[in-house]
Amino acid sequence: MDGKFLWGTATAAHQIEGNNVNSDFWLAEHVTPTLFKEPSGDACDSLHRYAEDTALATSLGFNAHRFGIEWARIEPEPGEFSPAALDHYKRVLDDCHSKGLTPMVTLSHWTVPRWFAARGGFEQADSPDTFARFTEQVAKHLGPLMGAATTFNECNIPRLARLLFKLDSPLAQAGIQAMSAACAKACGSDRWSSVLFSSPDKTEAQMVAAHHRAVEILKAGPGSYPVGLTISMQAVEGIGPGNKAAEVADALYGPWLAAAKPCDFVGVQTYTRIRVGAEGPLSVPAGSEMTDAGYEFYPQALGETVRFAAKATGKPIYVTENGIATGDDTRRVAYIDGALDALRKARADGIDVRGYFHWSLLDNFEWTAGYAQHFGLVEVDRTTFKRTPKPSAVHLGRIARADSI
Ligand code: IFM
Repeated sequence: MDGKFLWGTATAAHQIEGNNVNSDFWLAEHVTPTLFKEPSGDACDSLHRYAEDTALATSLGFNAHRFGIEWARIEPEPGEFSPAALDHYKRVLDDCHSKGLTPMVTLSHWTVPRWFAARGGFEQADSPDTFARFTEQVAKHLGPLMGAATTFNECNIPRLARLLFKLDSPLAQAGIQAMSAACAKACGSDRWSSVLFSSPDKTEAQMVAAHHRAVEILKAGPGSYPVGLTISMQAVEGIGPGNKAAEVADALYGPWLAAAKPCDFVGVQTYTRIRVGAEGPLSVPAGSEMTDAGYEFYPQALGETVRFAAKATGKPIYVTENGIATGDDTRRVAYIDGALDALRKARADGIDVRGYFHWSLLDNFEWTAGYAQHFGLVEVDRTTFKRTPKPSAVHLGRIARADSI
């Protein structure tokens, strides 16, 4: 990367490619009972239409593109790698370069191969070796074309999901147990572990080890590009005397901020804020505007999180995700403006922020919520897959083209 500020959008393989049939999520979407409102199906068919997506990104004014590669396609069976799948991602990378987009690649965005989940996922002691074996193949085949790479997307999601999605409630836990048991049974296994639904007490130590191995492997080449990790980081605001903001922030981010030590940068992914009083997290202030994801509309959170991450790690920061679920595109425009204002102020105060990737390019598969939540700058027809940019896409593209940061 040549010092230019990166302007782009962020995407994830499972959420846009379609028919990711060998992944753990695909199975979880289809068992009974499931927590998923609907299956991912064809998603945005980006497996075949990636060049349309990148053409859109370029024409809108972006100079970078964040996307994920899918482990379940690259290693369909343990130790059996698919040169065709690796070649596919090579083509995506070539395509980005040919369109002037710096590609930032996510190695693992929540989904894992079905066989890996059925062996116990990152709960298994040898899972860092398995992840390292996958990373070696990726580094060897794709390294020379990478613009930047990150290991885990929102590595801390098992911690945050407990708070944001209330995944530790007895009801949610019962749902997770039942869905996981059905997945295990479908695979003839006695276990099942998906990253998003896992308990950090059981998976985090192995994920941290896997991350460190992956950074080492990617940094060894071929190719030379910055390597980071991305953290789901909501602004944690202390309210009133004796508030527990520092403890909550440490519990949500601490171990992963420490794991950023060997990285070249930290990816910050912000959607809202969490207010914390003396008893712990507080509910959203009465009368607040809420997004369709159930978060408080609070775009200025981004200024707080980049400052926090930079101070805690001393690393350069990329905003690798930031966005809003809404059916009212004027609120997306307002959100973008609020977030970028906060980012400009942070940069003016000396915070080393080197890029902004908006979540997301397309309206896509929002995990258990299915297709009901619209995070995209671009609308996607669910039958024809026709892409139609919204006014917010033109708005952000104009800012990107003007490099107004
Ligand atoms: O869609 C997700 C993405 O996969 C990870 N970060 C948050 C987004 C919006 O919920």
